[in-house]
Amino acid sequence: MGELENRRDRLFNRMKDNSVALIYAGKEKIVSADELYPFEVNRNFFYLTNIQQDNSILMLVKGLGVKKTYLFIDEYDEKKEKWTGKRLTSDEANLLSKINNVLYTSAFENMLSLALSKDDNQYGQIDTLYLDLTPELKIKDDFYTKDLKEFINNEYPHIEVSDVFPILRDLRMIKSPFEIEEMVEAINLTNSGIAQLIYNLKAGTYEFNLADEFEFYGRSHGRHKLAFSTIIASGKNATCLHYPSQNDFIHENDMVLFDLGFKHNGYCADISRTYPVSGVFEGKQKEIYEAVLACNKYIIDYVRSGMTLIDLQEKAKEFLKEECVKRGLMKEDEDIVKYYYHNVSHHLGIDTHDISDRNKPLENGNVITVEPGLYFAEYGIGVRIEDDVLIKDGAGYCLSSGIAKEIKDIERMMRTRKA
Ligand SMILES: [Mn+2]
Repeated sequence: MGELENRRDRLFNRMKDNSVALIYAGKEKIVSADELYPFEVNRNFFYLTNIQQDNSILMLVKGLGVKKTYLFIDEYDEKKEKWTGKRLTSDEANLLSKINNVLYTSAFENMLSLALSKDDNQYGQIDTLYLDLTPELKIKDDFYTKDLKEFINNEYPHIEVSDVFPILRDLRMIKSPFEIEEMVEAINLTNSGIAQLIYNLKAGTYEFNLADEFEFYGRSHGRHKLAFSTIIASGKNATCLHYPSQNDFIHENDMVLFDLGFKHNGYCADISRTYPVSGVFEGKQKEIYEAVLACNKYIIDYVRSGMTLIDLQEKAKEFLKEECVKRGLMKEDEDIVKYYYHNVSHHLGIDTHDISDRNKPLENGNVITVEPGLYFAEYGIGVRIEDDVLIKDGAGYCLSSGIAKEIKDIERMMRTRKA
C-alpha cells in the first residue's frame, strides 16, 4: 500500500462502521475588493490527498462491507484558467492523490444526500458524519463546517455529527518514514540557508539583510516556502521570542538569534541558533550560551518514549535553573521563568507547531523540537538553541545535528565569513 493510501486507511480504521468523513480543502479568503490572500490548503486535507487546490473535497464512506474514497474537484473553467492559471484535471488529481474516483464538485451535494439518506442505499445505513470542526473550516462564502453541522442536524436528524480533528491529530503525530525524509530534506535546506546567512553576518548590516540572505537561498534553490516568518533578532531584541521586526542595525558586540526554517513538499524545519557577531564568544555570552547548549544536549539525551512534553519542560526548567545558579547568572531563590519563558518542545510536521496533544506520551515516529533558551535583557543577550528530534527506538535522535552549535564549530565557521 502506498503512503497516501496508508494514511487514508489509518483514518478508515478509526472511523465507526456506517460513517462518512468529509475533509474540505477550504476556500480562498478576500483581503479587500477583488484581492485574495495567497491560498493555503487545509493541512488535514493535504495530509490525506496531496492536493493543494481550493474548493476540493475528500469523502470517505465506511458502509456495509464497503470502503469508498471520493475526491471532488472543480470542473474545468476556461475563464478562470485565463485569469489565475492552471487548475487540476481529473487525471492529474488522480495521479497526485492516488484516488481513482475523482468527480466534479457539482456532483457533490447529490452524492452526499444519497449517502446520508434514511433509505437503504449502496452503503447500507449511514448514521455518523465526521467533519473537521477544529478549527472551523471555510467551505463556501460565509459558510463554515460548523454551519454544515447545523444544516446536517436539521436535514438529517438520524445522523450524528462527530469531529474528525482529534483522529487526524493522532494520525499526524506519528510520522511515516516518507514524512521523516521530507523533514530531513527541509532541515538540510535550512542548514544551507543558514550557511549563506552566516557568510554575510557582520557588524554594520541590518537584521533584514540576514533574513534576505536566508530566504533568497530557498527561493533560488527550488522556490522553497518558509515554514514560518523568519526571526532575526540581534542583542536585546532576542529577548522577544517572536521578535517581529528586522529593522535594527547589528553591532560588533551583539549576539544574533535566528529562528527559521524552510518547507520541503509541505514539511517544515524549525531551527534556532545564536551566534556572536564578533565571531568569538566572550564573557557573559559564553556563560549563557554554554548553559543553554548543555540543556539542549541534556534534553535530547534524556527524552524517551512514554514521557510527555510537559515532563520535558519540567526537566528543562530544573536544568536551566541549576546551570544559572552555578554560573552566578541568577540567585537560588529566584524563579527561572524570569529568564526562560516558553516551552522546550512542540511537535513538528506539516504545521510548524504541528497539531498535537501535549499530554500524550511520546512514541516512535513523533518529531519534536528541543529548544531551551535564556533571555537576559539586562545583558542584551537572548540565546535559543533549537533542534528537530525524532523519537526512534524509544529515544531521541537529532535530525539537525549537522547545524553547528558547539562553540568551537561556530567560531571556526565564523572565521570563513565574507571579508
Ligand atoms: Mn520551534
